[in-house]
Amino acid sequence: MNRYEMMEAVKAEMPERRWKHTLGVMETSVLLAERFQGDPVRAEQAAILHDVAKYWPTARMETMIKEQRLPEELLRYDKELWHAPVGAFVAERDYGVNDAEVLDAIRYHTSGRESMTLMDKIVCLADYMEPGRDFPGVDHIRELAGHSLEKALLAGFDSTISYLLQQGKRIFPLTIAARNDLITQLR
Ligand code: DGI
Ligand code: FE
Ligand code: FE
Ligand code: FE
Repeated sequence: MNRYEMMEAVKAEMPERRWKHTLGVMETSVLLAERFQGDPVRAEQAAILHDVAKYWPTARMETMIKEQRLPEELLRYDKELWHAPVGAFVAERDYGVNDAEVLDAIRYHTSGRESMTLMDKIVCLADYMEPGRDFPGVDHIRELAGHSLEKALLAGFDSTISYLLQQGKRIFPLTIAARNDLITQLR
């Protein structure tokens, strides 16, 4: 599947506003890859597909997690996390992506993980700061992203973790691991 076909197929999976978000993540991923010596072409491919499963019904994601042996631990955490590993599976099976780094960037774009690759960081940060995003602190994240991928991403995870604490929600362990690891990387 070429880039255009992939974009058309993903666009058909989501409402207009989510497709706009996807275009924003694509543009920002390319920009960050250029700024931090990443691979803009592959980062963009991960961005195109990152939210491909975002609008799947919960039950469909749950079935796929069980049947495809994706980490079942996820089922004990917020449903918002599920579309990332399901998206990686779909990207491989239905879109023919076989680039392990692209698949991992999709898989970990929501939770993060310890030892995030450059591509993981680019896509996860682009998801936080694409031009359509508007949440308290997003401009600070954009400022930090002018010079440090790690500082900006840390601010992103801090904001998500604060939100989850405020909402009394569980925090997925990989997010804690990602944040701790970024602090270590910044020392
Ligand atoms: O899919 P998007 O809306 O573009 O963004 P995303 O994939 O980063 O999903 C973010 C949502 O996931 C956000 O509303 C917070 C929620 N979430 C729930 N539990 C966790 C979590 N995010 C992280 N990083 N860690 C969690 O444990
Ligand atoms: Fe997402
Ligand atoms: Fe994210
Ligand atoms: Fe997204």
